[in-house]
Amino acid sequence: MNTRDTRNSPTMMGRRRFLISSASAVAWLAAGGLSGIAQSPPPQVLPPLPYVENGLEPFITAKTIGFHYGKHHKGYLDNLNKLIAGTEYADLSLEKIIAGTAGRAEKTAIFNNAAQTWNHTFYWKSMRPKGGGEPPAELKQKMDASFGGVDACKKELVSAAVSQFGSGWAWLVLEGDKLKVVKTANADNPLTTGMKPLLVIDVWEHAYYLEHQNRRADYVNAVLDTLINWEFALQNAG
Ligand code: MN3
Repeated sequence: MNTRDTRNSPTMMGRRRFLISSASAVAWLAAGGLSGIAQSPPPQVLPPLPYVENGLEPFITAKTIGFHYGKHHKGYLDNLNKLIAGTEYADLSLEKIIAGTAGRAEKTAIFNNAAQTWNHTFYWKSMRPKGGGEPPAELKQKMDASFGGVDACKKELVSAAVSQFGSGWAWLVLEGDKLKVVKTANADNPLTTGMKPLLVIDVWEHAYYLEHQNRRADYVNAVLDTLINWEFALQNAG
């Protein structure tokens, strides 16, 4: 795969891509950039799972985690490290790689693998054994103010997760001081539109198919009722 930077290409296409990428970066910076987002410095490595592989059973089995973490997540990370070796991205934090490649057609492979690496690390932390239940008071207060209650917030998360056509992610984010639910397709990530991710649910089929087959709503409800890590969301809101 050609990973050379083509920004200086004399062709019109190269020039057009450069203009698009500049506009995207400017919009991103204007929206707040990486302020308040913890950085993952180089080199990019696979972080340990925050629990044992069978820690989310019975709703997400060790078999699913074994493939999802050990093959999918690791695969994105390994691809990313191959793609950035010897490039300007090798010495950047994962977050800066994502920001620097978002919306740039010639950097799609780096963006996809960087964002998928980030999204999965964030997803593992968004769950915990014996999760779910009532959110901490401070988060509950924000949910009341933004959605009219915890159940309304959960309902929006289910709706976003179920209505995402094809592969993607359902996120609880902070935009300014307001909580919002957003969905993204494929590798896309709300960091690049100036929002602060608080938690995420992976709705790619590989996340739930072994246990729930085509019943995505069952998986999402199980995550929200029994696995979601509200404390992690509150930490990220700080
Ligand atoms: Mn996944």
